[in-house]
Amino acid sequence: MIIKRLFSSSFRTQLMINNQWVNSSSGKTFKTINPSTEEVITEVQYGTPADINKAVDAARKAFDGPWRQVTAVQRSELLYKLADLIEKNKEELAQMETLDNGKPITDSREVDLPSVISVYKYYAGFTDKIFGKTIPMNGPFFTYTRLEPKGVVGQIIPWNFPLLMQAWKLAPALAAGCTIVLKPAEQTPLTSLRVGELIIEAGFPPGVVNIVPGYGNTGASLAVHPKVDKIAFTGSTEVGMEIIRNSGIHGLRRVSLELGGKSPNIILDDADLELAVSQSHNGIFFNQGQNCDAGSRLFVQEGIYNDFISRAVQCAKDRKLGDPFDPTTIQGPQVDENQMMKILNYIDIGKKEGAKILTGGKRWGKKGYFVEPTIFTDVTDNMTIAKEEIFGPVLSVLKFKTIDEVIERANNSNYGLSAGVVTNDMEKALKIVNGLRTGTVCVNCYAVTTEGTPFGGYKQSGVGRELGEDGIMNYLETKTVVVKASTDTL
Ligand code: TXE
Repeated sequence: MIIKRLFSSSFRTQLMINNQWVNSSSGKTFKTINPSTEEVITEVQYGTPADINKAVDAARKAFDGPWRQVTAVQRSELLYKLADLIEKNKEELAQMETLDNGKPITDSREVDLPSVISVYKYYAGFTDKIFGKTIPMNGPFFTYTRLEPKGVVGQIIPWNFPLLMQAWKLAPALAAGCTIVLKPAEQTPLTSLRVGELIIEAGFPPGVVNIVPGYGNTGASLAVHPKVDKIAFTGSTEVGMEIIRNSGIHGLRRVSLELGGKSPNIILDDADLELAVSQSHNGIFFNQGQNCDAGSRLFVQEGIYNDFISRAVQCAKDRKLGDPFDPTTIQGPQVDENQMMKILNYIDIGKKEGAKILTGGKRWGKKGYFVEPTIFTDVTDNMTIAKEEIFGPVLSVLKFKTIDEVIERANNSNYGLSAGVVTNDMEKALKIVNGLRTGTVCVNCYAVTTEGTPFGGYKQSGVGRELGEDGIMNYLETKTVVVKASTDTL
């Protein structure tokens, strides 16, 4: 079935600064590619350090001026209006996301867009519930705390969930009362810019949200800008580390980071086999495996191992790859050629280091950046494919005997983002939950994240938490106020 494309005319391709659409100061553009056809969709203006400067100045002015006068209730109304406009335009946004990123249209429609709308609505409800405390103190003092917006925030987002990552960043920052300069990923700038149009239409004052597309150097100039109070970044651990190093050199700005993972998913002998197969299949292959919390290290207990493997392999073989605009497609292309080559290279390394491929292992088709769903067995803990983030449809299966052993091996990683356990024995599940050093653990499900649940990592998976109350705290500073009062008043 061919679906009618809603955006046959033009895309927004300029920078959004101070609610104006402008060209890059250098006149340079970059191409954004359709990953399923390898064709150029359009060219987008390439933000320079000078453009970042202008955007930060606009954000600063808005923060110090009109935005501070906007009440909490008005901020809420603006966020609800934005959520409603996204809802109104959701089919167009879903199609644009599929075009630019390659994710299946059914995922864009049924997963990404509803989650995006929920995140904006959730934080719309938070603006007037940002409470300080009153604090008892010795002496004649009335003491309380105020939670104040951090100021101008630089936000740098990746390409795996372009609209959703934009929502995770913009919604809590706007609810807190910050102003923003956001840099979308170079692979997927189109939906961010379309949401920019909706932000203007919703009535956000000029300078509150600025969007500057570009490559890593555009992001780097934002991350070191002296007038930026806080940086929120989602992407590779390598760049996250550079951002945190730079924060120390350039005035100790606040930093929150959501980085990579190599998450353990643990199947116990007593697990419901059907649940274990579908939980682990979706845990790795959803979104073409391009998930920071993908269950990429699958630990299977020896008693269930053989039955599990044959079903898991069949399930991977049945996965339907193809045109992401076909509503029956389950797996689309990887986002770009670099990511596809990175994945194929890891598959090669896995083979060379002695792991065994039971299914997949190759590029799929000749056009588009598709990779077959791939399952490796005979993987050992010290192999590269058991340690490094592949960020693609590649599952490494490891066998284990005891609970204590699997907790130790699961924790033996530089990462600590997410984890899963499948079992019918809650005692065992809780022992594993408490033993794992990861930001999330899901029992009998995997990677279930909603707007209210804190998300982030231990160790090299990041700093801080997004979503829920923790997510808004990222954008607030605590001010303590001590008022001297007479003893009579207290
Ligand atoms: O990431 P980058 P890439 C992991 C995943 C993937 C790998 C590389 O393993 O294969 O990272 O992906 C901007 N200063 N994740 O190359 O480079 C960049 O323009 C400031 C996990 O895409 O980190 C983009 O907007 N910004 C992840 C964003 O950072 C810089 C999602 C991410 O790009 C910059 C994506 C710099 N020096 C990749 N260099 C997750 N946690 O979900 C680049 N950028």
